[in-house]
Formats: sequence, C-alpha cells, structure tokens
Amino acid sequence: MSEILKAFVEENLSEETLIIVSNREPYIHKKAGLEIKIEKPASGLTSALDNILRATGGTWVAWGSGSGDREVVNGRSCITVPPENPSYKLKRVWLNQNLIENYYHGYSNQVLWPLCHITLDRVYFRKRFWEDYMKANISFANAVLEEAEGNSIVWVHDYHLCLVPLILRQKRQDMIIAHFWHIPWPDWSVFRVCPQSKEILEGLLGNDLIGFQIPLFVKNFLDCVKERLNADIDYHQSTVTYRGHITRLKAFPISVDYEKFNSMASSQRTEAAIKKIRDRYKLKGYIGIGVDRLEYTKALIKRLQAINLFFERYERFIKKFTFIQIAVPTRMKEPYISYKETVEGLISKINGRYSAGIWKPIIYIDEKVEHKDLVAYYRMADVAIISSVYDGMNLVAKEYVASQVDEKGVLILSELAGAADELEGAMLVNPYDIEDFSECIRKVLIMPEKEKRERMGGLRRLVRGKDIYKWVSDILHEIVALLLKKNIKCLYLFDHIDELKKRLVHNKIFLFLDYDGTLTPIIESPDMAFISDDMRSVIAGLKRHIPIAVISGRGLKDIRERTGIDDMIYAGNHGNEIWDGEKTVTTTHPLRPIHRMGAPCPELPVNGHILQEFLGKLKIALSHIQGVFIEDKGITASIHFRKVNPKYLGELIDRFRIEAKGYEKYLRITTGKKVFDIRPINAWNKGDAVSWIIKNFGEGRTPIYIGDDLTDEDAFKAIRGAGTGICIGVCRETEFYLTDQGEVKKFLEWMMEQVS
Ligand code: ADQ
Repeated sequence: MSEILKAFVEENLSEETLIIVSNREPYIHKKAGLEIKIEKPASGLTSALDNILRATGGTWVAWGSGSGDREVVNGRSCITVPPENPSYKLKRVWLNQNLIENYYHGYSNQVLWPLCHITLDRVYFRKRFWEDYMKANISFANAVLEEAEGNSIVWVHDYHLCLVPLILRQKRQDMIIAHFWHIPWPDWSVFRVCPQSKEILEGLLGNDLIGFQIPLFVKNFLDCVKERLNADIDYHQSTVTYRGHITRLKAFPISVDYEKFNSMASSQRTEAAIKKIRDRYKLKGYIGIGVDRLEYTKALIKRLQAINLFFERYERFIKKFTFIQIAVPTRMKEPYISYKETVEGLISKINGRYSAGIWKPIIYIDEKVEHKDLVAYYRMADVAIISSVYDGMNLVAKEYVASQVDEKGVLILSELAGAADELEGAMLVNPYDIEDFSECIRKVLIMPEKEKRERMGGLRRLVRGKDIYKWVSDILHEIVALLLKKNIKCLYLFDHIDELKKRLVHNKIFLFLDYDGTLTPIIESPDMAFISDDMRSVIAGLKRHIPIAVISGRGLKDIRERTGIDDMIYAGNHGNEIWDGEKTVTTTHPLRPIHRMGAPCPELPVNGHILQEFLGKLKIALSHIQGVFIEDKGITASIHFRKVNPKYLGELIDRFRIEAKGYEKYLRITTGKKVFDIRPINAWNKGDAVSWIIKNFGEGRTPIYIGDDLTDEDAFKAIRGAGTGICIGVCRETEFYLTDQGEVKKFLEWMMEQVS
C-alpha cells in the first residue's frame, strides 16, 4: 500500500512539496548525561504522520520540545529524520517557558481539549492563555513561511494550531492549506462556551480543506459556523464560503498501519514475548488489555469501575480473568497528576479487594511500551477494553484488531469513540453505564469461539481495507482535486474580449443562454425571477441576426412565458423538453438515441414513477420546515430552500439525505444555488440539449454558452473545443467569466455591435 501511495504522490504531487505542521514533533532529542537520546512520542498523531513523510519526503514543522533538540539542528533549526534512514526535514519551532505554559498547557490543553471532549467542568480559561496561543500560532506560521516554496502544500494538524491557516492565507492567497482535526468537534451548544469561538472558526476557515474523523464532527462544525459567522454554508457539498474563500469539509477516519501490526504480531519474536509475559506474571485464564495515555477522556476510571463491578457480580471469574492496564503518563501537569493518582488508587483498591494468593486482578504497567513489544499484549489478550467518554477515533482499537492474528479476541469499544462509527463487530458499550459495561465483559468472556472469530474476522477485513495509507491517500486525493481547481485559468471576459472577437465569424454564431442567475439575478422566490425589459429587448434584437436558445431547468412553458420572446428556441426541464420556435419537437439525441418528449417519457416509466414517489416522500418529510418549495416539473423536479431559515438548514439536509437513500440508482441529484435539482438518471442534461439543437438547427455554427450553475457545466463540456463557454463567476469548465447579469447584458450589447 505504501508503494501505491508513493506512486500516487510521484504522479500527482511531484511538483509540490508537502509541509506537515503539528505541535508534537516526531523525534525528540533528549539529553542523557553526555549523550543525546532520541525518543518517539506515544501519540497516535505522530506515529501516523511519520509514516507518511517517510514515504513522500518534505518538511515537518513542530515544537522543539526536547532538552537536546537545539544541539542537533542546523542554522535554520532543521534536522533530517528518521535517524536510521533520513528521508525528510524536521524544522523546530522554539517556544519559551511562558508560551509552553499558556499556549500548550493553557489554551490547548485546558480550553480546547476539554471543550472538544465535552468535559466542560475541566475548561479553565485565562486571558494570557489566549494571548500566547496567538503568539505561538504566529511562530508556527512563520516557520512554515520560511520553508515554503511556491508549490508547497501545507497540512496542519489538530487543535493547537487553529490560527495557522488564516495567518498563512493572509500571506499566501494561492497556497493549498489543509487541516486534520484529530479530536471530536462538539455541537454548538458546547462550542459556544469558547470565549474565542469566532476567532477559532475564522482561523480554521483559512484552510481549503478541513478533515474530521467522522461525519458527525463535520456536521457539528458546519452548525457552529452557521450560528457564529455570517458565512454561506452548503450542507450538501459540505463547504463554507467565508469572506470570499471556500473551505471544504470532509470526514476521513484515521487508521493504523495494518500490515505492520499484523506482521509484528505474527513474528516469532512476539510468540516468545507472549510466553515471557505469561511466565513473568504467572498468567492463567482470560486476559484483558487496556492501552492508553493516562488521559481522563480515555475514562480509565469508568473502565476500572466496570471491572470492579464485574468481579463483585461474577465472583467465579476471580483468578480466571486478569486485566493488564498499560498506561503511559502524559502532559504531567494538573489535572493529569491527580488523575494518575486516582487511577492508581482505584487499581490498588481493586487489587486489595480481589487478589488471591499470587493472582491479582489488575496488572498495571505505567510506562511506554514500544509497538514492537505492545503487539504481544494485543495478540495474547482475549479482550481489549476501550472506554473513552469521547474520542476522535482511538487508534488502540484498530491496533488491537490488526494484531489479532489468531482472531480469537473481542474488542469492547465505547460507543462514544469515533472508531465505533466504523468498527462493526466490536461490542459497543456506553462507558457511563457501568452495570451494562461489566455485563458486557462477562458476555465477551463466555462468547462462543465461533462468534468471536466471526466478529474479529470482520473487523480485521475492515481495518485491512481502510488502513493508514488509505487515509492518507484519501486526503491527498482531495488535495490534488483542490490543486486542479486552483490551477483553473478562467479569464475575465472583458479583459480578453479581443481574443474572443478574433475567433468569431460573426454570423456563424449560435448563442445559448441559461435563465436564472444568467439573465436574472438569483432571488429568494424563484417564481418572482423575471427578465428585465432591457434584457429582453437586447435578446430580441440579437435574435434577428443570430440563432438563440434559452436553456433552463424550469419547465418549458414557464421558461417561454418568462423570457417572453416568440419565435426562439427553448429547452426546458434541463433539456428534456425542446421548443423549436413554433412547436414542441420530438428529439433524438445524436449520442444516446433516447426518445424524449414533454410528458413523462415512455422509455422511462419506472424513473417517472420513482420521481413522483420520491417527491411524495419529500413532501411529508419536509412539510414542517417553512420556506421549502418543491417544484414538480413532470420529468424533473427542484427543491428550493433559499427561503428556509439557516437554523433549519441542517435538519433539511439531513432529512433530504435520509429520504434520498436508495433513490440514487434512479435519480441524479445535484446542488445548485440553494436548490436540489432532481432528474432521472438517464434523462438528458443541458449538454445533450445543446448538442442536439446545434445538430438540428445550427450545423456549422460556433456555440457560445452563457450560464452560472452546476447544471450548466454539462453544456460547457458539450461545446468544449467547438465553442466558447462563459460562466457567471469563476468556474473550472469555462475559459471566460463575467461577474453578474449586468455584465451579461453588456456582453450581449457588444455582440449586437459585432453582428449588425
Ligand atoms: P490520542 O488520543 O493520543 O490522539 P489514540 O488514538 O488513543 O490517540 O492512540 C494512542 C496511541 O498511543 C496509539 O498508537 C497507542 O499505541 C499509543 N500508546 C498509548 N499508550 C501507550 C503506551 N503505554 N505505550 C506505548 N504506546 C502507547 C488523538 C485523538 C484520537 C485519534 C488520534 C489519531 O485523541 O482520538 O485517534 O489522535 O488521530
């Protein structure tokens, strides 16, 4: 998989350099007497990203937190890593003691971390935290700018660096900036607690792309933007347009290096290690495992309470079940110091209560265990317990699955961890319900072998198919799509009008005009969108010299009446009904011989019926949301929601999505400007109509198509190479753009001068 990723990067990103920015560094140099030792932190984030940069090369910008860090870098604060096989550059950002206290331990860990994990009583805010958070973010952004080249792609990580994207954007408009948010994003009722909710959201909206772990966090983020900022939100496309910049949001569930864990766990070294562990602790019976940073959100206390209750309720498991808790101390400050003490106190209490002879119920290892050694614990454990009260993903769950080469273990997973979204086959628990939790441990221990294997087999297939390389590759694909978009060369037409002039043989033009958004502005009520008299008379004048067709998603009758010019060609219903100037015509598409006429098409009885059925369901599902207008145009339909109060947009999209499930096979649903357009999957689009009209009424003529919407892109594509597309607003599919309907009129007047 790593090779496939490498090939993808070489093919698509060979001109670009990747810069990863995170708070934690992947390699820490620590002084140990006269020596300098290298450590790798235990966090999921760093282990995942190190793998990526090893494969792609590039730069990693991070806080130089180690006591020996300054001694090993060059004059630009850089060092190449990993030490055993230098493959990329690590650039260190230096933070003084105040910044460490206020930016890291303060704002990051006492405000954003507990806030996003909905542990509001642990949120502790001081003004100086925020001031230094801003300063630290500026330092990180400056370090990026020192290393960035013209073609750099910046990939920022996590909650420590929310302001970096906006700082970079203000300096470099053209830079591709993506962010991955590793922890949960809470809903607005929680996020509003943040005194800097506006600044945090604005900082993040400097990104082109923000990745979250699961769709719920995407939705929560959009809701927060909706409540806090005056931004344009497209729930269907998951984009936010704020101050002219578009940010795309998407869920990318992070994963682990399946092959690495699988092969480490299968090795003879691991088999020998398992034997050693069994001998050392005199292990008999079932084994449970917990592997965590000593972090309150991982809810070790809830887990221990459940284990305590388990032994209290099911005494027969005394001496028959041993739980090994491996916990690496983290962020050694308050509240973590007290948390560690509470955890250790509870373990002593449980061990004091149930120990029998040399057996004790909990073995506690409070140190870091390298992955190559950790796999032995994972492989030998009959059950792994993950009890987070909230968690972005939780990589331990996936590491356990990847290491379960004998497929006999069972994963108990908190339903509040992001991993629960994907890991079907895990036994889900609510960590707050310790009775149910303890009962779940019992169920797992007595579970038939067959069921255990089936569950673990399924889980392993899942994690194998969606490993860390798939995660990276999904994000990089999205970044490449952004790159393509950024490289669009759509020119302002009036700056290049001579270029167009040279190309046109004036009386050989065929002009195509979209209606809404092109001839009329987009307004709240589509039924009030009428063409101005001025616009009408320019078109009518022009029509005397060149053929013109108006192409619209509206019904044919509607579009003819609104435009109000006789004796002209019209295509309504996205090209599915065509009027030749005198009558509705029977069309046969040159490429797809589908016979199509005004009334529901005879070749599509099923689709016709399905559209009506879908609309019927939508009418019921959306009936309580004020401002929705369902426009049934016979062959196609539009759901307008421009008038819906932004507060209810989220609900509208959710309900629409639920109802649309299963219909995608038959119906093509596209999002326009505050509208969903619904068409039978094999119905014509505007491109089909344009091709047919040219063939039948304008052979040899050069098409010019002016449009503003996603549905016009089919037409732009259809005339590519043969004619000229003009978009209202910059777009990917056309060579030229105009800014608004006033400029369309100006252009038509210019045409008039050319042809008359
Ligand atoms: P974490 O909360 O740090 O990060 P988590 O997913 O719980 O990440 O993974 C922890 C990592 O640390 C695992 O790779 C595990 O093996 C390792 N680890 C834990 N205890 C250890 C020990 N005693 N010795 C050695 N290694 C140990 C955040 C989010 C998560 C999200 C990750 C990745 O909070 O929800 O899954 O980022 O995006």
